Amino acid sequence: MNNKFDNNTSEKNQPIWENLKKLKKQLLTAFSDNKFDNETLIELEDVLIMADTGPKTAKEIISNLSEQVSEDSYENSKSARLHLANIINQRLNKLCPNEPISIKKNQLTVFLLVGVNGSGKTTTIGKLAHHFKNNGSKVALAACDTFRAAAKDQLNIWGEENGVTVFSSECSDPSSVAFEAVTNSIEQNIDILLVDTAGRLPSKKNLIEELKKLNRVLTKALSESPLYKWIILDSNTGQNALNQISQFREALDINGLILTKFDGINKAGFLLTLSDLDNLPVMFVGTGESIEDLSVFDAKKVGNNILGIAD
Ligand SMILES: Nc1nc2c(ncn2[C@@H]2O[C@H](COP(=O)(O)OP(=O)(O)OP(=O)(O)O)[C@@H](O)[C@H]2O)c(=O)[nH]1
Ligand SMILES: [Mg+2]
Repeated sequence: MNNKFDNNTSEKNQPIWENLKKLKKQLLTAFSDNKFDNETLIELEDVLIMADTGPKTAKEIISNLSEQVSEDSYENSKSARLHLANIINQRLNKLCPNEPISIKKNQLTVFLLVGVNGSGKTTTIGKLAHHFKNNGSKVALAACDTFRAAAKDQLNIWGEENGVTVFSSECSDPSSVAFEAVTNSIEQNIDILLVDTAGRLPSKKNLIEELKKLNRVLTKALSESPLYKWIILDSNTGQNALNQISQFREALDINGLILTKFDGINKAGFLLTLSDLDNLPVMFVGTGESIEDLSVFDAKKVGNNILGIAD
């Protein structure tokens, strides 16, 4: 995996951090006076809201901060900054997975990727195939986006680039394609099957019903084998993401999130809002369009680039 997150030496060349630093600059401006008072709190709340933190989360962060920096003993801005950095880091830590992905040899593990149109599902499948193959797993892909004519071709290109099998069919029912892919994967001793799905708005009832069916069929076909259900979300979705996620969750017990297009993230405050959701760890982050542009979510690094403890 191309660890853009870990590689300190090339940090200068990492536009992903430049984008996060917009928020950092604004937060630091709010702290620029040496005093820290009620006005600073109001200014900070405004900065957070403008960075797409969402009014509820911004309010929570600010009241948390004001509790820690008690009113009659307002400390200097440096120590208040440390408090805020800690609050931000705690929220980002909540986004990290509690346990690693469990991949067993000689047992099929399936990953079902869902999300709205263009969020980056197919590209992420290409990157995940590369990642898991590099870790020694035998990987295959299932072309369950039967909606868009070119979807199969797009997945085939990722299959070729990774040198892995792509299971597809002329059948237009994604559940049948998925069932066949699982059967074939078990026969061929595949370790990991990555299931691509059509982009859909969660408000489209029939498409959500289709997803529920796909989930039912996969769950039955796999019996005891692990089935990961991840939502793929563009990092620039903003507050609308919360609706999207909760609507997808009504259909499917989603247990992970991949944030794509993190290289172009505009408003980092959105990440702080995500931490209000329960049991939705960020499994990976997409940092570009090529096969290696996938990283694990490094909460500390992200936190430091929003408001570094050492600033
Ligand atoms: N910069 C950047 N671009 C990305 C990333 N992930 C995906 N993309 C781009 O986003 C666009 C859409 O990606 P797809 O993988 O086709 O998205 P999708 O969710 O499969 O789209 P549908 O199947 O139409 O719903 C493509 O141009 C990708 O190259 C990322 O992490 N960073
Ligand atoms: Mg796609």
